[in-house]
Amino acid sequence: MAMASDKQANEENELLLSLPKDRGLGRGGYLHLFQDFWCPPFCFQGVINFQNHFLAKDNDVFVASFPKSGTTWLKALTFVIVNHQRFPSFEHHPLLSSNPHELVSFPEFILSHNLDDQIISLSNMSEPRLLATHLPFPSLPESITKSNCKIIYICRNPFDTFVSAWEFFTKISSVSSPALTFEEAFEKYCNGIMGFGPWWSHMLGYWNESITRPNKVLFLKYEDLKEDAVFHVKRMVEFLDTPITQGEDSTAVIENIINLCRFEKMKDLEVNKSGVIDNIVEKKNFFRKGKIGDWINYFSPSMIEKLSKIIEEKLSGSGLSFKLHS
Ligand code: PAP
Repeated sequence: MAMASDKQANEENELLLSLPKDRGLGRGGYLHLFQDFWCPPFCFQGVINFQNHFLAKDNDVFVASFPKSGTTWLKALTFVIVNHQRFPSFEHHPLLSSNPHELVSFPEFILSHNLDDQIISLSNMSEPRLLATHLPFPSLPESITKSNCKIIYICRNPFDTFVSAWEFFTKISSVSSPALTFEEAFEKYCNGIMGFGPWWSHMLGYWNESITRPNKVLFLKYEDLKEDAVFHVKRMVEFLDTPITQGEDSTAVIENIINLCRFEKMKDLEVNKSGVIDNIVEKKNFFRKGKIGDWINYFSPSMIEKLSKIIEEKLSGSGLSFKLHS
């Protein structure tokens, strides 16, 4: 039986209270340092349940990301690819009537409540199952890292990621948890303090794994996808080994996939203009500008210098680098 006993729940609560904490950008105010990452308390229980109870299947597909790096876009693209046989029509596609976050769940969020029911619905999902996670690689459930399931990771240049996060979290702040100023939030970000951060260890964890196990982890960059979507979506299709053509021209299918998931198209859909996700986040907040280089409108010269130095220091020798302008 998966249900956590009261004793377990109390122990987990005590563990949470014993962890170092700091004010994060997001809702709920504080983040707790757990397994070397800053865990938002609203999903702490969900993270533990995910690690302890999730059983990966070899044909599962995971999309993984640090928040505000292109998760919504990657969920949409991967959903269309993985489900092309089920939903071959681009005119009547589920993405036209559902937000990508409604189609692809985060187990660490949904397993926070009703554990037994959620475990059953996860195991009954049609296969291949497509799920998402913001967890850093070392904190993934063992069954994911050890099975043959595949992971597609997306990252984004740390400048735009920060601006996107600040804009997003400012919009969902509340009276009990007012937003940090841009400068305060920037200091936190430079110290790695943002939900699921530090951002550098998050990206390096998946980056290194994608080099060691290229058949397990496909590493994508938001900027690359923006600049040559056809090439990178083809890489996704090949990586997932999903048949997307039945006598059709594969480039035409790939162009249709890209078009369906285009920023302007998704932002304009009625389903993404109103309504909320998880009872708190307005769907429209997942679609802001969708550009490379918007950070230039926010950063002072000293901030540019500081973040550039951190990027150089943290990523040096890894081979990972970013394009900062379109
Ligand atoms: P999440 O991790 O909370 O799900 P995520 O989707 O990673 O958020 O990040 C949102 C960013 O992706 C926004 O960037 P911006 O603030 O710089 O504008 C959002 O606009 C962008 N985005 C959402 N959908 C798309 C898309 N289809 N194509 C390109 N960018 C997108």
